[in-house]
Amino acid sequence: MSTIITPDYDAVVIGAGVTGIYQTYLLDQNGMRVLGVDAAGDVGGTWYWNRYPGCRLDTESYAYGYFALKGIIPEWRWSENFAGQPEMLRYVNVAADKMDIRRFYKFNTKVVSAHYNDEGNVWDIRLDDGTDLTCRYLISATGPLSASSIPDYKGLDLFQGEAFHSSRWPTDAEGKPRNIDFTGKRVGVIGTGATGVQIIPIAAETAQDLFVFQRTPNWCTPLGNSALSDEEMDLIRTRYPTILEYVKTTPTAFPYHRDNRKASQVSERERTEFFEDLYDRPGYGIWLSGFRDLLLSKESNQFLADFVAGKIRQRVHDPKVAEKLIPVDHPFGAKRVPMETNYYEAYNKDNVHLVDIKETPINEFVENGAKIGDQIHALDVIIFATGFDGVTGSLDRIDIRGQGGQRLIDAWAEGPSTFLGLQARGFPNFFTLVGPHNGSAFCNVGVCGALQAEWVTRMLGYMKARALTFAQPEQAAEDEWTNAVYADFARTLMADTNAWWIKVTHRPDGTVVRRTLVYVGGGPEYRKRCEEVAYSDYAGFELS
Ligand code: NA7
Repeated sequence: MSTIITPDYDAVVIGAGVTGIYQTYLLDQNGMRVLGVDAAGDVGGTWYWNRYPGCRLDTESYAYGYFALKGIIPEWRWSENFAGQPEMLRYVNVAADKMDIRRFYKFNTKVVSAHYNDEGNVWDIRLDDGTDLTCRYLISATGPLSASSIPDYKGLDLFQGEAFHSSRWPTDAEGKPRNIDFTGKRVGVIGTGATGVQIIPIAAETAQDLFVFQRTPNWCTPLGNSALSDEEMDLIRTRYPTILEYVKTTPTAFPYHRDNRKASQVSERERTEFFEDLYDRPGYGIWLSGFRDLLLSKESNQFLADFVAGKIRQRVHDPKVAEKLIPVDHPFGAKRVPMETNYYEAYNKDNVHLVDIKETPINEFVENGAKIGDQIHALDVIIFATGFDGVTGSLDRIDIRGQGGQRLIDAWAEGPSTFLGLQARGFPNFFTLVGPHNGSAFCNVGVCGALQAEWVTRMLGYMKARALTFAQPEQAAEDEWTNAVYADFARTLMADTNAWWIKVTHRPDGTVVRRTLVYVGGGPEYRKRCEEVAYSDYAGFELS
């Protein structure tokens, strides 16, 4: 670099979700000139976009949120153990008000391109409203599940009813989600991941006919939601500091620790009693506080899978339907376990029809529905609960180019390569919050994203104090981190199961490469490593 340019902004933060607005707030508090950009009309990120009926948190509400903003939201009271989307969006809005964050943001605006300018050591940013600007630091907080994907079905444009992705619920003229009354309608839901599993029981209540188009069943377990009383909420508020300290010690920042035993170390009776207890407890306990070898040993996993399969058979009256709802292709917990409320009971209703589209795929859509084999399923509404291009999908949709014009999408063609999941060599001053290979994407984002934003703020403060303006990982540090992330993941039972956190690349020679997009080493280990780096003057980063 030879020409010193004073950029328009010190930092551009992409995203106004829970992590992005906090990052923007922290940078401003540290005297930096920040611009935030978001495609949405307001703050909220995932809670802004996902407005489908049944959408709710699957983390305990009290364990999610801005712990770090001590005193900023003292009056906030959660109404339920697992808050619904409207309450979550209100929460983020209250936080945004308290941080007075909107003044930094351009909403309804997308970053089209971000090119690193080698000469000036700045990022040249182009927005879709035509604005060009420069910044020194580019920080993405685009969320691991924001780039929605609708499969490329033949004939979809011919369909005369309403068809939309679950995260793009139709809105009214004021931009508010429309209440779609399913009464008397034939509704199709494609996809049975966490989203489909939340929508299906609600749609089943009123739809004339609900067709669930299932490609792969998931292991789903009860959410066990309940209202939080004033007394409970009072207690929670006095315990916030302890709750934060506790969740920081757990691998995914959920309030659960794994049981220290292996499944094979206990008798069958003890195992069953333990599973019964976990199944009846609210939340993710069955996945995250089960036996410690659940995701490492096939035998241990099979014990729990058999137990949950038994529950599905008990809850679904038609044995043929029950068998179709039991996964056979992946271990319990190798994909994110959808937390359900009356999901299995929905299949006992006469108006709910399970259609196995692995057995007989959807051929095409026609004017009045979906054609499966020779049969047309007449539909008025199609909800694509087909998920997202996970973790890197939102970055792939921006033309990001680093040193020498190198495109990020090419550099990561077969999977990300990063140091701490925060930076990639060749893309100086670009930080990815809750991004690939960092300890936040496979985590309770409400907590982990905030901790990460604090860490990045500290690093930028360190650089500012020393008049440093350039940061990128050393090659050796990046290689070591990336190899360790891949090796950690390969040891788990998750390695062989496709989920949104796996990138699958088909090479021209016919070989297939499968790489994790997430770090599974656990939050405490991740933050320990980040602290070591910070305390050793950011060893592993090239700073100048
Ligand atoms: P997920 O968990 O990725 O689920 C997507 C679902 O859509 C899953 O059942 C997929 O089946 C199905 N899918 C995807 N593409 C197709 C096509 N082409 N045809 C039929 N079915 C398809 O996304 P969610 O939105 O449910 O949940 C995302 C996260 O949100 C979740 O992990 C929580 O953290 C919150 P497949 O299994 O690929 O056969």
